[in-house]
Amino acid sequence: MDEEILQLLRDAPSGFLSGKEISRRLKVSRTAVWKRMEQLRTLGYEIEASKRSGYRLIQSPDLLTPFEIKSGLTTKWMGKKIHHFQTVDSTNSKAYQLALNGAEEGEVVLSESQEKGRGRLGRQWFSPPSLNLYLSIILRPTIPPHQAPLITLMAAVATADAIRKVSGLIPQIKWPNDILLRGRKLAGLLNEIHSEMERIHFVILGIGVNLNMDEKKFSKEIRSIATSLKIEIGETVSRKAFLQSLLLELEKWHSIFLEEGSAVILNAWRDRAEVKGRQVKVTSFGEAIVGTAIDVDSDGALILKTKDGIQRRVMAGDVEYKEKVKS
Ligand code: BT5
Repeated sequence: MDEEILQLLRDAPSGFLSGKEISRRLKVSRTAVWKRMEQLRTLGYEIEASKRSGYRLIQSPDLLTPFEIKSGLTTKWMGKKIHHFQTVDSTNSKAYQLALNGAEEGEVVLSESQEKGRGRLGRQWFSPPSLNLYLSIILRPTIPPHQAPLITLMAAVATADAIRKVSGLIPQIKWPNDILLRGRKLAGLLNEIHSEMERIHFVILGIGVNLNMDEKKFSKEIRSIATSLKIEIGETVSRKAFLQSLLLELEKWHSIFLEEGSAVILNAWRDRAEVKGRQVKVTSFGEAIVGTAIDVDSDGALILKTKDGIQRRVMAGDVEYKEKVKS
């Protein structure tokens, strides 16, 4: 009923709707309407009540409920179904289960916090409640499994563009899955794939973005390497607006990838990563490789030239820049 009340208030031409009219439309008593208004206020909705004109919605809180996100979401299919949780172990694990049970492409799992937010290789993603975004999207792309890493690059481009559109700042992508501002990690991506040799069943696209976290809220271990959009722009960011922009960018880049092919994605990624010519140390499966980054190849692997002139192709690993990162 709360959503119906909010919808009625949003649709009211003059902004105001009388308690009598609401109770008539919802077929409940006026006392029940009044009680729901009180409840909505406790959730953070600012609702004006005037004896003469009735109720008016002045402001909605920055909640990530499906109802709030859908109002103003302009995507065609991404995020049309949202599973919202107060807490989960990991949104990726939740989405994986849903996908195994037949959830459709574009369904999104969102959580206010994660108890076991995951990074790559068993690492953790710090996920305190109500400040940031932790989401996982179910994709069912018709591409061969060896191209799955390109989904990470595509999603990195989309995430970087959403950050630029919302904040005006230009983030940098760090191969393979980090988004940086001033050299600090603002967002991380974790893609998990369920496939056979020839066919992808689904990809879970996991994205964590630090939006409204203050420096002191970060755990000690990551305080000096991480940042949030609020730290960078000095003001609170609407999580809802950011999420809507992120879903729109993801839908756009996803269709570019499928319709125009990987070359467009790779070029967009190169523009936002500026990796070419960088001195890097890459740790891959326990081996440290130092060299000059040359490019990413058509499967998303990083190509390096070591100091003895040998070209190496790295499929997975962690990159450390040997020179200072540009701000
Ligand atoms: C990642 O791994 O960067 C992937 C992070 C993906 C998180 C999302 S949240 C929604 C979805 N559900 C999940 O369970 N996960 C995804 P990796 O490249 O391995 O980086 C992990 C490292 O980043 C950690 O070891 C820390 O050093 C650092 N880190 C952890 N939490 C962070 C945070 N909130 N902000 C910035 N850096 C963080």
